[in-house]
Amino acid sequence: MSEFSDIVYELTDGVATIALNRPQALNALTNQALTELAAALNLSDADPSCRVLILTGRGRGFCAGQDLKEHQAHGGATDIGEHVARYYNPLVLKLYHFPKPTIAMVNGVAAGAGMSLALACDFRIASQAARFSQAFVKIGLVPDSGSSYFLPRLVGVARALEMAMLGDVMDAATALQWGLVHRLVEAEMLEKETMNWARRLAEGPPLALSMIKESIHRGIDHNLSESLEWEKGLQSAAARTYDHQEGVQAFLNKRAPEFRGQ
Ligand code: LHQ
Repeated sequence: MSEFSDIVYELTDGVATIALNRPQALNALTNQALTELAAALNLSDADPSCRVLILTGRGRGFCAGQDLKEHQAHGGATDIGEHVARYYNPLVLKLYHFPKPTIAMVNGVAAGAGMSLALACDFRIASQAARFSQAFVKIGLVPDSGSSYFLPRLVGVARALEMAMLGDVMDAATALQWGLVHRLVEAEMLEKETMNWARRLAEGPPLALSMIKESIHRGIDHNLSESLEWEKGLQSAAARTYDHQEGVQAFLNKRAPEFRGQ
């Protein structure tokens, strides 16, 4: 859409794609890009015709994290903690709690806060060109934008510490082996494979998908009794939807369901 310069926002067949669009800097994040990213997330959240969100980058990078040149140009004077709190933390919370499925289509390097954004998505589909780096330590910083939360949950404490303390650039095959990404595909197949996933999710029951995300997120932070109680409440709500009736009727009549998000 034309109102954006540092990202490209597209919506096709219920699938919204936000592409970071500063390829010359491997899509490093300027204040402008961060502001546009937040606006695009609000746009797709508010649009009922959007059922799935894909986050990706144009060019050979996914996202190289904070644009260090812009930060230096501003004298590096702003308190980085305040900068993170103002721009990054709301984005990460928005992505994590996004009420529709989110897919990071990792086309290239994801470093620093760029890797955090990929981790905040529900799914990561990577091309052979994808690379991951907890680059923070290389510049004397610590994981931010949710990496300290997501990384140990995805790969375990030992591997999270290795990535965060060494900051090495990890190749796509290792990322798959460590469980950082869901699928690894040839670069030329990345868009097709990601769209296949997105379309399958877009055909799912939207309210149930949103509640599934909520319950799995809660499950990791709550004990069994609390999780059982939470599941019960969500199941009651899911059972009251049109989509539940439709799913049962479709099963009984041996046809594909047509979910409406009601
Ligand atoms: C970049 C960047 C970049 C600007 C590549 N900025 N131009 C939050 C708040 C405030 C401050 C600090 O931090 C944070 C959180 C963070 O995100 S901290 C982590 C910030 N990111 C990094 O430290 C990563 C820095 N980049 C790299 O280490 C490498 O570029 C990686 C490993 C990502 C890719 O390496 P290569 O594939 O060899 O590419 P390259 O280094 O040649 O980069 C290509 C161009 O992109 C180059 O520009 P140039 O004009 O020289 O061709 C880079 O300067 C530019 N670029 N990352 N973060």
